Parts: sequence; C-alpha cells; structure tokens
Amino acid sequence: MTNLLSLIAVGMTALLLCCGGTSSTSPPTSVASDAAGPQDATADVVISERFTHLELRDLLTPGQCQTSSAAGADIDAAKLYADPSLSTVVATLTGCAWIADAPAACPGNAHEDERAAEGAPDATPVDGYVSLDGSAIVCRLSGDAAIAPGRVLEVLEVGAAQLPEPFRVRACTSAERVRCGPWLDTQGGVTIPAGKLLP
Ligand SMILES: [Ca+2]
Repeated sequence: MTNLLSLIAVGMTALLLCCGGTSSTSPPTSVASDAAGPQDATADVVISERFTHLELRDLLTPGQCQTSSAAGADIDAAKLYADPSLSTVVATLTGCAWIADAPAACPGNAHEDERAAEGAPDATPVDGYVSLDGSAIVCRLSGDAAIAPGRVLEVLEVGAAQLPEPFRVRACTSAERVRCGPWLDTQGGVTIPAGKLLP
C-alpha cells in the first residue's frame, strides 16, 4: 500500500513536471503576452511613426541675402484642420526652434523670434511673425497632434500679397528630423492636403 502511494506520488510529480515544463516552454504564448505590454507597444514601428513636427525652410537662395529687415518667408502661424471643410482646427504650432544645421540666417533680421509662429494667427504688418531669412525652423504640432491623411495643413505666410515669398515644408517624426516625409515647395499662404506630406 505504501509502495502504491509512493508510485502515485511519483506519477503526480512527473505529471506536474511534465505540464509545468510544457507550459514554461511555450514561447508563442509567452511572446504574445509580452508583446501586448506597453513598452513593446510603443516600440512598434507602425504605432510609433507619427509625423508630429513640421520643418519650415526658406527658399531664399543662400548668399543672396536681401536688405529687408524681414527677409524671406514670414511665417505667422500654421493650422492643422481635421478635414477639408476647414471648420475644425486640430492643432497649431508649438515649441518652435531655429535649426542649427540649416543655412545660417542672413544678418539684420528684425523678426527672429521663432515663437512668433506658435499659436493662433496674430500677425500685424510690423509684428507677430518670424522671418525665415534664409534659414529654417522646426515646430511641433500642439496637443500631440500628427499629420494624417484627410487632414489639411494651412501655413500662414504673411507680407506683401503681390510678392508671396517661397518656402518649403515637410513633416517629421521628431525635432531631430531623422524620419521625414517629402519636401513640398510653396509660396505665400497655402493649404496642403496633409497626406502629401507623408512618406
Ligand atoms: Ca504669429
């Protein structure tokens, strides 16, 4: 009887070892569970690739500095609309900064405060805009918004209506601009289907 109980005990142990071993060596289940964790979710390429930044670069030819104190494209603001009806603003610009590795700005710029491109449009003939002056700025879309198909981006370039100044814009996933969509060359105030700014 004792031997029988021992055999049963050994058998159960073996069964437990068997099942425990089987369970711990089933990688598909284990990996799938880990992949659903928050860390792996944010590392996912598709999920993390959000084009949340805009680079605005002057098309003033380097070395062709103008004598104006507001040289180049004058950016008042930008608005990202939810859809082509242009009725709902999803985001404006925030966190604007001059780009250090862009061509140096021409001297004598009286409108060098890059933050003038942030927030709602507020330009007057003498203030409220940043003159790109041969250089470039990068800004983040407010509210963690991102460029997405169906949305529309409006860039408000101000100044003389008879002389719209050329600049180019592209969307990037970060201020470091490692991953960006195509450049879109334009001039003056403009609305752009946001999908055109995606790779
Ligand atoms: Ca402004």
